[in-house]
Amino acid sequence: MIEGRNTSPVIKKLDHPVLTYKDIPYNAALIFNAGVAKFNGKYVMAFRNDYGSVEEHRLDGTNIGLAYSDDGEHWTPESKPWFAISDGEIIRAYDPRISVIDGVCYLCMAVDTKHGLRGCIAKTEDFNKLEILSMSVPDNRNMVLFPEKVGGNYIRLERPMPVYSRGKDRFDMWLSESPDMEFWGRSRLVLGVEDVPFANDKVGPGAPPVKTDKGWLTLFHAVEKDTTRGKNGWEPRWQKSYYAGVALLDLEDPSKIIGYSKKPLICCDRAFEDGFRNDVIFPGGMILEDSGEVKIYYGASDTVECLARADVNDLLKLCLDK
Ligand code: BMA
Repeated sequence: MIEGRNTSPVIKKLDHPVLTYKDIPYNAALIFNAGVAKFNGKYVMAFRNDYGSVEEHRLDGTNIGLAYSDDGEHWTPESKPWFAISDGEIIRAYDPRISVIDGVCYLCMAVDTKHGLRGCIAKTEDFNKLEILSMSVPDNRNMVLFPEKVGGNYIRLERPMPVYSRGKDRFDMWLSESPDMEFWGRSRLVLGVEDVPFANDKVGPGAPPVKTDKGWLTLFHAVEKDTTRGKNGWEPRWQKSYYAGVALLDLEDPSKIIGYSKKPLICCDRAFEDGFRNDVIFPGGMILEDSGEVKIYYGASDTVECLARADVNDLLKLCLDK
């Protein structure tokens, strides 16, 4: 918990995670940063599993698991992991996000390779077979796809990582367009880290945007670094805090921000949210229900997957209030 950084009163958190390693019927240690969608009448979650041993504070590898739910709150994981990508060049894939476009599911993932970190877009029609459609040049990650084409093109938000030119972590949220999910261009800046009062390190996409009549509502992650912080979680030194922020983008040109909340939307402030790291909230899924309820799925401290709820009108108001 970071002093002065509070979860917005419009957010109603469940008082426990929705998925932890204890729920998983195979080797699992850290279950977090999941993507969630409504697909074929069910909720589906693709989650990151860093497996190893929680007791021994040991991590051995990463795979992606699947869980299903009828209500978005109670989840049943599959009996074995869905996939792990690794070959001579690719080390691992992680942090999946799901977008359903025209009845087809698309996954965006971060992929660590021997030659840098690449943003991957893949397609699945059945959560079995996965077809890779594109891989960015390094370093780029945290991609999310809009649920429909805008102006005739597919749209993604992303967070390239220009370390060399900016001297230190200074990462911003960008947008690119594609006619076919393979060729991406017309890239432009959406939100600079310097414009977010609760970030001094990086801002980037969180959950794929949802459409409202006021604009595209989207969650972003914001990172604040404090070099005076010491040991937190398993690591000898963890200096960053991650928050979820909320923004509203123009329906016709989503690179334009209509408004965003100048305060964090979700901060780490519950005991069950701590673990491997502390003070990390990473939103990866957002579902807008017909009732106006918004379900927000977030990884907490790279350890567990959690659920919070809000009313869509409250989120819009946070973005539109000056
Ligand atoms: C980032 C990624 C995320 C993670 C976050 C906080 O660099 O590794 O997967 O959630 O750090 O630890």
